[in-house]
Amino acid sequence: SVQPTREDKFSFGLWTIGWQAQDAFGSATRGVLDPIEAVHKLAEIGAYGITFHDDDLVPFGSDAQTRDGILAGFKKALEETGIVVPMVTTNTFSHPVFKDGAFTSNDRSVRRYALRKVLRQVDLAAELGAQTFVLWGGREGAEYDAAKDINAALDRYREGLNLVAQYSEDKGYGLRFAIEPKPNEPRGDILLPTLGHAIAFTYELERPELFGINPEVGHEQMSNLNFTQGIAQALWQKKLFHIDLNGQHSVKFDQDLVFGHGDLLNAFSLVDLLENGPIGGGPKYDGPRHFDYKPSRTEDFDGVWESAKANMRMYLLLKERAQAFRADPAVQEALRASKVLDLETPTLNPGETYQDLLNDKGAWEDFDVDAAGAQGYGFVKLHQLMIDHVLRAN
Ligand code: 3MF
Ligand code: MG
Ligand code: MG
Ligand code: MG
Repeated sequence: SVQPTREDKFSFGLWTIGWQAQDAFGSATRGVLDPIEAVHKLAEIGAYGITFHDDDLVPFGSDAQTRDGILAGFKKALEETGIVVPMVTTNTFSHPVFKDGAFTSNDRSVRRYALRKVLRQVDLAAELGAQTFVLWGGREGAEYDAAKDINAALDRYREGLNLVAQYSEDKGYGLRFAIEPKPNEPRGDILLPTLGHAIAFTYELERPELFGINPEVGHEQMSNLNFTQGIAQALWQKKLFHIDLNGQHSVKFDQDLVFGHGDLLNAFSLVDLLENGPIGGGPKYDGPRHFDYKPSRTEDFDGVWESAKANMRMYLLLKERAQAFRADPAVQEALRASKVLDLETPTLNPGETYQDLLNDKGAWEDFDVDAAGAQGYGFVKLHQLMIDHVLRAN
């Protein structure tokens, strides 16, 4: 069914539905969305979770009393609706203090302040029962090569993340941390620009197993990368801790369209991978299906909720199509004909050594390279079958 339920694990950032649509060239086109109303509305449309930056919920600079009051109201709304908070994150990019970064600002006092801001949100994450803590280093970067010593910046990034994880472990919070990569915007260039950079970085940390990634569809596509293939590698490396679903039309500003409203075919293969796992079997994702999109500036509040629903509808439509694709005997046959399933077979026989391989005349001396070079793989037929399923043409 394309009717969302809690079991679908759909979650939304408070900053998505709550975006007032101010951009670099124009002011807000919508009013403030009350977080309590957001929780109720999300429950009504079939979501199970809400996520937020510290400042999305409690305005920057609020005093303790105001903060307590807001949190109490928010918790009450969660209890009333059953909406959960699977992930939280920190805003270390909006206030001017972070204009040259947070953990990697050239100013040491800013770095220390940023650490305090993140630790405070780590406490709140634990209090609300979140499992994942996302870190998007939106301002960790530069516009000018001479302005940032990248070697030192990566040292400071590592120092900061190690400290945050140490704090969480000492407190017994059991949080997992997910780094969100993005190539640029708002900085000219951002550190850890792609999911590959971010995964590699996690292995330089003291507790690599506590660190994974939160890749966003549009962020990888801004670098013209294939999101589904990146997700497949993240799953393979057991680093897919969380995901930001949205839509993007290739290399341009971060569009944050509704999921599937950008590269539809890549969205199909993504849902197929998330829901059905790798075609030959392998690790699957079981975390939240989290939408990080922006209701377009042209929309009023009705349009906000229509677009929120559209995200879930796109996901469930693609899930249905992916199930039909996998179950189709014609697809199974095409997969066999294309040798897609043969890739599961190890290249060496069990126990075979390189000496055995060197002795195997069939692998070299007697191998018919011309015949192997002349074979057709039938990938286009397979791809067309996939598109037929996306378009319900079979
Ligand atoms: C920016 C983003 C961020 C992150 C957020 C939490 C403002 O392009 O995608 O949203 O998703 O900081 O992960
Ligand atoms: Mg985006
Ligand atoms: Mg984004
Ligand atoms: Mg995001």
